Amino acid sequence: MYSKSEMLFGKAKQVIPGGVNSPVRAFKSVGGTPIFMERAKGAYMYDVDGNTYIDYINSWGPMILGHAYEPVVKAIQEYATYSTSFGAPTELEIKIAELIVSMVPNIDMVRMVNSGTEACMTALRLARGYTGRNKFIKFEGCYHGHADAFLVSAGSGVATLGIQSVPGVTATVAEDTLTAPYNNLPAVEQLVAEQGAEIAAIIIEPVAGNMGCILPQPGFLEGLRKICDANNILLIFDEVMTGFRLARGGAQELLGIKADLVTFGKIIGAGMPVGAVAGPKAIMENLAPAGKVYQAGTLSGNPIAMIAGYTLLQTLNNNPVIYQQLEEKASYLVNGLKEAFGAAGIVHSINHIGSMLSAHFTEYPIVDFSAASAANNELFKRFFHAMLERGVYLPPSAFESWFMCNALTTEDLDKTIAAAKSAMQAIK
Ligand code: KE4
Repeated sequence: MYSKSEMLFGKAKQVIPGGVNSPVRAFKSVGGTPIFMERAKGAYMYDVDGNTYIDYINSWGPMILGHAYEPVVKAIQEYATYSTSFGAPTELEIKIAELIVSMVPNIDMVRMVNSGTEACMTALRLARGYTGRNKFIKFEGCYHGHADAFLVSAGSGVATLGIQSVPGVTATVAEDTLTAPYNNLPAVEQLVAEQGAEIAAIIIEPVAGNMGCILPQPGFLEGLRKICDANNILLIFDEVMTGFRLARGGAQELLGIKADLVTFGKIIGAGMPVGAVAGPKAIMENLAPAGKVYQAGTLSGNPIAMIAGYTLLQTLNNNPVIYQQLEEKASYLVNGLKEAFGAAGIVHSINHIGSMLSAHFTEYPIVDFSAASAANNELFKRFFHAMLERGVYLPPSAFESWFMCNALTTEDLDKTIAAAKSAMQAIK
């Protein structure tokens, strides 16, 4: 007897490559059939077979207050009646830009786009146009969307699928992409010593979320800041994941490091397709039509996406206690997971900051992509399915971060910890 998810996946693969519209959803690295969801509310998702899951993906980040957050739903319903797109400027775009500028340090201006990929792609082009340089540095295991230049040593789905070099990304594009291991300052110093005059930018996830959750080691980001200042290189913080999640002002606020450009996605659209690039006027005014660095989008600043994002960001801005509540819930869960793994005698390394975390089955600290790759990801695969069977939906890859939403209750966390205890006893 096939489940409805299995039946739907069979049908999906006839008309959609791999049966999904984004590879990480396909359960490729954990095996099995992706679960087709029907609806979600708060911390719970409900699949097409009537199963309920406690959700630790939050749509890969946007659902920080839980699914179908009432004020966002109501705002979308209202604004849809005014038209779903004008292709002309609206006052709403000014309001959300002003709100973001008030929340995020070191920025004067915001350009809205339609995804995190577009935001990072635009930030790189802007850095190149501003500096007149072509090369840039990214870090192994970091993921900045699927624009060609970023698909070198990328994390997330590229790592999950074990794709070494992506067909279609030309050698000429790749040769301007320099890479270094995350948390390895000497490697960056070496690249800059050799090629600094040609390097436009260093782009980084200030807290990495695409190889599991990996924190910057003390001094790492500060070191990058110094290298950029000394070599006229722009420091780009890719905050598509961390923006508005780690703090109102994201990682710049939480970690106290100034970036030259910041990219956003996910939370900024409350689940609607939105990305953004932000920075100081002196750099941002190089973007067309103020400057010559061309970037555009038919649906950029779309009123439905803007009102959804604006409503969510307003709630976060007006209730900063949410971040403390999320941190407390994540700490409670991490302690419970450590107990569960310890009781089963399973070596583990759990990384956690704010409402982002990831569990790795190794005794070594997970400080970069090679450490995340060397962990017992076979065991993660079994753990993932054992948790799914117990009604807990984790990211279907060891190279992803878990996300907490503020709709999670202590009861949900206790259920998750109990599921982990039972899962570990079953699979160890
Ligand atoms: P999108 O183009 O998928 O909106 O954003 C790309 C992106 C850029 N930067 C960071 C730090 C990101 O995490 C992402 C996208 N994250 C993945 C999850 N790890 C999206 C999930 C997916 O690919 O379906």
